[in-house]
Amino acid sequence: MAILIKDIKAWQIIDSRAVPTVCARVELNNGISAIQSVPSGASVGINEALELRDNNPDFLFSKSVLRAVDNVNKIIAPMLVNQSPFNQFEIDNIMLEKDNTPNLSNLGANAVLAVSLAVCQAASKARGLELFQYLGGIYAQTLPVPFINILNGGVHANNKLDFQEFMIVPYGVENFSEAMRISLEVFNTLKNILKKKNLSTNVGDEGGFAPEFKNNKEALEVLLDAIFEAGYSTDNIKIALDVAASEFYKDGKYNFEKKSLSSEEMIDYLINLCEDYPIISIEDGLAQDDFLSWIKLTQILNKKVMLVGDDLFTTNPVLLKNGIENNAANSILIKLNQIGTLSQTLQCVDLAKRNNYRTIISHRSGETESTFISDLSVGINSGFIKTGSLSRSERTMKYNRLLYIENVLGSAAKYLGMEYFK
Ligand code: 2PG
Ligand code: MG
Repeated sequence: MAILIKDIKAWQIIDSRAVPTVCARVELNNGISAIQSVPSGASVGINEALELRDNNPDFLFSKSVLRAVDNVNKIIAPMLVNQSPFNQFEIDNIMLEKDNTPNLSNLGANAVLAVSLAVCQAASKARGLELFQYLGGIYAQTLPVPFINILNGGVHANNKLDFQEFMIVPYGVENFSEAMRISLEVFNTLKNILKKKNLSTNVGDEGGFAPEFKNNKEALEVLLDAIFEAGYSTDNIKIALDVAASEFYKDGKYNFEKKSLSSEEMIDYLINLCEDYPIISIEDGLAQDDFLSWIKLTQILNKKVMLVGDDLFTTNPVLLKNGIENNAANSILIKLNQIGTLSQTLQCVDLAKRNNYRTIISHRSGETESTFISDLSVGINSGFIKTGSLSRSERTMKYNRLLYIENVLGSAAKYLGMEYFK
């Protein structure tokens, strides 16, 4: 008997920020089923696929997703029933064609993605494989280097830090569990340092601490203190930033910490930061619509630092191609819900890899219990993952899934760490 999709159903659930989101269940005719839910961003790029919300001001602060849920139940489900769950590209194409807009604004990227991911997971179960193995086969052996966001600012916390994410990158270790262990030590050391300084140890949206630092440099200093006090050096752990600069770029100026910098000045500011601190990666150091400055920044820092386009590319192959042709950035953040289907995400990763752009699979600031991105990072050999801090279960679930995968792989598990930065 051919294995086919028997039923698809969606409903509304709650994300990690008390905002509704879409959850979908795909059932196959052999009784196997899978459930997937979709995340939601706060610093959203202008070119992201549309997250369909009901926008009813009298109901759940305009945030409910009942129309997206309806689109799954009434439009998507009837189209996909009796399709093979193994034809991922075809399944995604049926939804894309039905939607027939460049940004999924009819069906909603939240509706489409929940189904796209649930179909893939159901297919992996039907094959009797772990999701990462279904995605990558025997090729899937490499655990990603995690970018762990232990200080939160920007729109992810209500402190005065203007940069959004201060991450540690445990690259100089033998394996993924070691990477987790030393990061936990740094996280807990940081907590003690903050306590001693009478600073808050409450956490922000992504589980990192969100104290009232005076400025970005103070945050970087304290991060370094935590690394050293925990007994590590910059041979083991480096720092990555998500500046999320589009959030404070207005009328051609970068406005943060009472500064108002021109693009040239912002580039100089970033270059100096990289000279003063062991920074190996800067995401969205410049705004999404300051493209020419991205080219300049890349000319200067390309060899030294990962320059990651998040808002700049929004996981969109067309935008990435433009970046590649113009030598803008050298890495791309990959977020499934920025583009809306698994297939398009894979196409974007493929384009990046063929052009030597590094790929970081990423969560969103509003998350769910889904660990799909952990499997994805191993399945496609992404090299890197960014999935928040080491607190809040919606973040730690993703790391814990990677620890599980490392165990399943056993002696086949690889951690390239240092290799990526040579
Ligand atoms: C980012 C993300 C995830 P958000 O900017 O990279 O950390 O944040 O989901 O709010 O866009
Ligand atoms: Mg970002």
